[in-house]
Formats: sequence, C-alpha cells, structure tokens
Amino acid sequence: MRLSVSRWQGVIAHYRDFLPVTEKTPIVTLHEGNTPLLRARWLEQLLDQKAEVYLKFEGTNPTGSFKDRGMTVAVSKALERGLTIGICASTGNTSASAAAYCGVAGMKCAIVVPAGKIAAGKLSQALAHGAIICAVHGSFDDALRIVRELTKELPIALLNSINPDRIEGQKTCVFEICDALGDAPDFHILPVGNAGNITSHWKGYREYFEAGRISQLPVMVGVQAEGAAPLVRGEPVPNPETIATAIRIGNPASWQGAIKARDESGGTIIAVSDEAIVDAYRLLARREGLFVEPASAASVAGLLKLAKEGYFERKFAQLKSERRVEREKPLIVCVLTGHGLKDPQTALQTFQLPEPLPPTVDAVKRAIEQVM
Ligand code: AN7
Repeated sequence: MRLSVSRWQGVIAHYRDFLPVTEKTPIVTLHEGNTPLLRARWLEQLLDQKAEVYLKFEGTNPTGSFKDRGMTVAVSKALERGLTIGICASTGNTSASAAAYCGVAGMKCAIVVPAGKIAAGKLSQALAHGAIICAVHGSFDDALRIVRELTKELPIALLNSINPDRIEGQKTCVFEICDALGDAPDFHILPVGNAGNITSHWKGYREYFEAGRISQLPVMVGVQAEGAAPLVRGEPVPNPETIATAIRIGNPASWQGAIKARDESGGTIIAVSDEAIVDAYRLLARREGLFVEPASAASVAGLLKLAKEGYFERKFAQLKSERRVEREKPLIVCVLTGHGLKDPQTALQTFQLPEPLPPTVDAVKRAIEQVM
C-alpha cells in the first residue's frame, strides 16, 4: 500500500461503484483526479457576463493530463489479467501516462508514436519512465493501426482508449464536475482527437443521471482543429496538421461514440483555426493563470467562437423551454485536458523570448518602463 498524507486516494477509490473493479483488482494509482474546477472571470467578462464559465484543469493530474484517469483503470485491469507488458499508439500524453502507470505496476511499456510530432515534455516523460519508444515515419493513425494488429497476435495490454477500461476511468472527470457544481452544467466543451474522451464523458453523464446524482444532461460540444477535423467534415483526413499536436488525428477510433454524444445531447462538433487556438492559449495563460497545452486551449477557442455566433443564447433558450432550467444564464464547463509544460517549444515560439540585456540597473529599468 502507498502511504499518503492526503485523503484523496485516486479515482478508483473515490468512484469505485461506477468502475469495473473488484476486490481482486490490484489498484495501480498515482492518486490521479480531484483536479481544480475554476471560475473563469476574465472569460465571463469577454462574454459580456452572458454565461457562467468554469474551467476543469486536468493539467494537475500526476503526469499532467486527463489520460491518468483512464490509465489507472486500464493498467489495474491489465495487471489483474496477468499481463506484463502494455502498449499504446500516442500523440504524446497517452504514452507519458502509460509509461508511468506501467512502471508503478512493474510492467514493461512500449509506445508507438509519429516521429517528430510529439511535444518535448511528453517524449521526455515516456523516456524517463523507461518506455520502449518506437517512433514511426507516419501519423498517429498509422501507429494505432500497428498496435491494434500487434495486440491481436501477442499477449500485450492495449492501453489506447479503444480499451473500454480507459473509457470507464475517464468518466470520473465529469463525476467530479457534477459533484463540485451540485448538478451537471448546461454545456460541456472539450477538445476531440481520437474521440475517447467525448465518448467517455457522455457515458459518465448518462450514468450519473441514471443513478439520480444529477437532474439534467448537458449539451456536449466537441472541438477539433481545422486541419484535423474529420468529425466535422464527415470523413477521415489523410494528412492531419495542426499546432495542437495532441489532437493531430485524422481517423478517430471512437468516431461513433463522438457522434452519439453529439446527437443524443443535442450538441455539436466544431472546428477552430490554429490562430484561434493560439489566441485562447495566450488568454488562458495571461488572464486565467492556466498554462495549458494548445490542444486544451481548443476548448476555449470553441467557447469563444460559438459565443460570437450566439449559439449559447439560442440553445439555452431552447433548454429553458424544454426542461424548466431556473438559471438566469447558461453554465458552461470547458475541460482543459493537459498542462502547458508538456509543450515548451510551442510556448517559446508563440510568446517569443526577448533578447538578453546588459547586466545594469538602467537596462532592466528601461525594459520595465516600456510596459508601464
Ligand atoms: C491534451 O495521447 O490521443 O479525443 O495519444 O492529449 O480522447 O483523443 C491525446 C489526446 C485532448 C483528445 N487533449 O482526446 C494521445 C492522444 C489532450 C490530448 C486530447 C488528447 P481524445
């Protein structure tokens, strides 16, 4: 057993009744979850106070992204089944998380990633945690095809979100949101890449609703990057490209799950430009105090785009007539899926470091006076 001074023992301990574990399951945890849900005052001001906005910051998970919620369940179950090696395809975060959890479990971990397309922080993590790194000349979609075929032949645990245990664990994000707010929000916005998370979150809301823990279901809003928006276009994208490398995915594995979440919730899946992603990335860091990775900023880029189009007002009026919502204005949660430290290169390129100064009081004074 792991000793800890904190009472929080991870998402399996907290949400056991909603997860596929038994007394026989060895729990592999890094005490993931219990992440902050923050009121976004600056964003609300930008929206002319027409909505109440919260940010669910998943960057405080042990490996810096939401993947840990699914990985604790997937690795625990793999260990229960007696597997000794795990594998995943990844745009970076899944590999960092898989490498860490396999390490704790005493399992080996192999990761298959698109060469040259993994943010430095994520690759450093996978390396540090001791994963076998297979960088391939291809896309994430190629990598996923390879691990799917390989795990059919060999007794290796597939740790991508096509593994249902991953989907189960990731539901805990919405359980935490509902527990904090006392009910489900009106709108739930998140970035979409391989579409495991939107599938999982919708499942989580439905299960909480059926269990009587919440009185309503939210409208689900998925956000893709314009250069990697197969779900918006309605067909796979052969050569996806975006600054948000985490969601640089052309043929999402959980395609049907994403469509189901969108349609059953009366929501939408939209695309935002890389420029809009960078604007949101800057705004979150400067004004909300949250340094997230570009893919996570897509949530907020989507929020701003839809707000400008009057989407929330329109949709909220419809919700009010349908379900007697008592709130004055819509309650919106944006999920910020990963930490900004994952991708220091994009930060340095986007925000540009000024030239070094001579080591004098005068030079520093002049630099400060420029912003006063
Ligand atoms: C920060 O790590 O697919 O739609 O291989 O890292 O469930 O795929 C990461 C995805 C959003 C999209 N935000 O979630 C991987 C990988 C961040 C991410 C997504 C990812 P899905």
